[in-house]
Amino acid sequence: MKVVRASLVLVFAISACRTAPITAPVPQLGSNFSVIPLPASIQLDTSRTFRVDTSTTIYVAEAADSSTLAVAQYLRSMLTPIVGHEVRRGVATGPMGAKRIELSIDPAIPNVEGYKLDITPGSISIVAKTAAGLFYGVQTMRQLMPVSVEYQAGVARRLTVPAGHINDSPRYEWRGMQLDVARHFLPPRDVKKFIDVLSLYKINRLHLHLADDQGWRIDILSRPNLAKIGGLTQVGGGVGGYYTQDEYKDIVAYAASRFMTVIPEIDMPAHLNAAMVSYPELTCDGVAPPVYTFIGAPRTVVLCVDSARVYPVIEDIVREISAITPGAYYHIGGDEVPRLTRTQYLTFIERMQSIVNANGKTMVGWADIAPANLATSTIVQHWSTDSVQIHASRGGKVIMSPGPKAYLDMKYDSTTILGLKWAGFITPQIAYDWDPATYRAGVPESAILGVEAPLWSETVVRPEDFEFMAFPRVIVFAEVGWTSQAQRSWSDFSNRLQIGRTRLTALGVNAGY
Ligand code: TNX
Repeated sequence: MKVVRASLVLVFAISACRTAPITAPVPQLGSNFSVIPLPASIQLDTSRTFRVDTSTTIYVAEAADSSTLAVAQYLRSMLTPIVGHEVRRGVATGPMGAKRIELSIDPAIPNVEGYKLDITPGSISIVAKTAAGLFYGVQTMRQLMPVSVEYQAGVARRLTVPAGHINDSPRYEWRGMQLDVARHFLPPRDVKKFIDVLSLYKINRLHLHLADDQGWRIDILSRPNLAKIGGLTQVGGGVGGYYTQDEYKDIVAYAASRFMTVIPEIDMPAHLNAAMVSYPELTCDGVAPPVYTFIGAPRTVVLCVDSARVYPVIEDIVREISAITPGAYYHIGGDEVPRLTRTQYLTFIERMQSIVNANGKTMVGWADIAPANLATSTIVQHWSTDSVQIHASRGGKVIMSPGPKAYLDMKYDSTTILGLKWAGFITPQIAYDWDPATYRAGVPESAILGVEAPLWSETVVRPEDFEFMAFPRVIVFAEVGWTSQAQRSWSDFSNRLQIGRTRLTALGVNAGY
């Protein structure tokens, strides 16, 4: 019997002392298995397997709620057509020898996204506190199956799962990716493909950068020119595009079905040229600035923050977007504002905080906003030479997206044709080898809500370009956000990534490195 063990007693040591030096033994899953992100505790017995066959039935409790049932149906569609039965409610019954997969809720599981996965040759059990945990248990089980599970049309697939016990929960509650759909538009079907693939790696936040100098990407019904005029442009002079509110709602709902929260961002008071082209009253002289389709920022015109006439427009934008966004967050941007005085800038940010809060949302902003008088509930996103530690010192929460580690638009190395390089080249190893809790002085583990990898799109044009820059580095980030620091090691991860690449290929992802 071949037993592969991993990270046995690490869990206790890790939660007691998260920033301890990495002295713990590095977990190994054996050469044939790749789970990313690495679970907190995993033991496999590869000599015994559960094999999905036509007798396999998926069970949920009699009283299971709709989201538990939805996870069971998601699993069933993954195993179709081998599993022909509908999901059943109630206690597993049926003929001896029939295989069962049970999904159940147990409030005693400590973490809202945690789960336990037990696999024997006759049954698989996933137990979690919430449906999100069940969904993540399903993703772990999926990664323990052969890559053929990804080929829906493969009728004769032989789907096996090694026996084992997995007990898992994430390090951080915010594990995000940002898509800049403003510099180059990404159509809804491609956003959904991202959602599908990211959720396989337990990423749970999708931050959509919906407006910038070069384009406006969401219809605002009370201010139609934003999309009708601002949506016509993008970097390089292409045709742009925008999401109707129905398309946006559909993306948000699709993300929710994968336990992913969408965070809309309308960047202000800079990065707003497309809006000022659409509504010239947003500028101080009331004259529309020229359309801007270059990389970088236009140098001349800025939002007229001291004028009362700009606020009804801003309030309409925040109100409409908040109304179609069920998630708790609204991102105001707030970065790179050289042409306002400090007082003008800070006053604007504080005013935005009131508007966002009045619409029932938690404000998120790039860490340039940290010196403003912010509520502790406001979330600040670190990216560069900002003053993020000010917010941490007030008890506020921080998302870590440091440019030299997290920026998916940076070139991998000097041979990468796409991408920028202001924050340096970022190989997957560079993206992996850091600890969010020690990266910035004054930002301890207790202040960190999580991590997010942004994909700015000045140089990425086609959907396959977006994938080329995102994968595999966003999967690296999935592990940075989920797996405890003491369990992480590049050599172990790179082995798992090598195996895991075949799954990306099966999913039709154009990985770039
Ligand atoms: C900085 S990160 C920006 C973006 C650019 C990006 C390019 C941030 C808050 N602002 O506007 O797209 O660099 O890497």
